[in-house]
Amino acid sequence: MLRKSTLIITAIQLIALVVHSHVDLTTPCSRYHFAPRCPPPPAGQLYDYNTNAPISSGGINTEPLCKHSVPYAKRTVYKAGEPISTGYDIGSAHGGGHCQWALSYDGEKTWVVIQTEIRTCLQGALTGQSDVKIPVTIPKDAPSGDVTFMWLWVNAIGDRELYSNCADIRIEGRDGGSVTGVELLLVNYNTTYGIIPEFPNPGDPDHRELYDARKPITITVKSSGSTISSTPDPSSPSSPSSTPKNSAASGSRDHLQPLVFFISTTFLILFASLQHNM
Ligand SMILES: [Cu+2]
Repeated sequence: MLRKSTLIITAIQLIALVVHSHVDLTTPCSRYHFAPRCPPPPAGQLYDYNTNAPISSGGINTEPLCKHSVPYAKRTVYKAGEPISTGYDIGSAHGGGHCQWALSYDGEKTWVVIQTEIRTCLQGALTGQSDVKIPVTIPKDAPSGDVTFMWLWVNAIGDRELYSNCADIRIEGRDGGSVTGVELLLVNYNTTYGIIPEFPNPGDPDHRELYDARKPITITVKSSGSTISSTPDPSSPSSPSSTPKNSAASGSRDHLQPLVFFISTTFLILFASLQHNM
C-alpha cells in the first residue's frame, strides 16, 4: 500500500516538475503566487501554482495578460525614481529573450512600458535558480497611484512563448502628473499579433525592430490618483503588421528535456516496483 502511494506521489511530483519548467516574477509577488512570503490571494481567488507557465505557446493564447484580474488587497509601496529589485524563479531560462516592464494606472486597460531589455533578458540564468534579480526603475516623474506592474517576456529558445505576470504596487510620487514611455508590444500572443521565431545564436534576427517601432505613450493621472487619460488612444495596441508569422511550431526541444526525463523516470519507477513485487 505504502509503495503504491509513494509511486503516485512521485508521479505527481514529476508532473509538477514538467509543468513548472518555466519562469515567473516572484519579487514583487506576482498575483496569487504560492510562495510563503507572498500574501494570500484576494477574497474569492485561489493560489496559482502555475504562475511560471506562459500565457501563450506556439501562437495559442490560453491566459490573459497578467493571468489574473483581481488585484491583491495589499500593495507593495515604491517611490517614484526608485529601482525595484525585481526577482524571477528559473525553471528554464530559454536562452534569455526580450523583456518589457509596464505600468497601468487604470486596471490594465492602458499600459506604458517603462523599461525594455532586448535579447539578453534572463540569458544565462540557471535552471533552479531563484530570485534572479533585474533592477527596474520607476520613472521619477511617475505620479502617485495604485498601479499594476507587469513583466512581459518573449523567450529566445524553445516553443514560441509569451510570459506575463503582474504585481500590485503603489507608487508614491507627485500628486497628479504624467508618465511617458512606449506602448506595449504584444508578440507571440496569438497569430493575430505574429510570432517572433527562435533566436538562439548571436546574429540571429530577433526582430528588435518591432520594439524600436513602439510608439510613445503618455499617461496622465489627475491629482488624488483616480482618473487618467492617455495619448495616443490606447484602444489600438502596437500590433505589428510586418511581424513574421512563421515557425510557430519550431523549437520544442527545450521542453522535450523535462518530458523525456519524466517518461524515463516513470518507467524506471514502474520497473523497480514490478521487480520488487516479483
Ligand atoms: Cu518554458
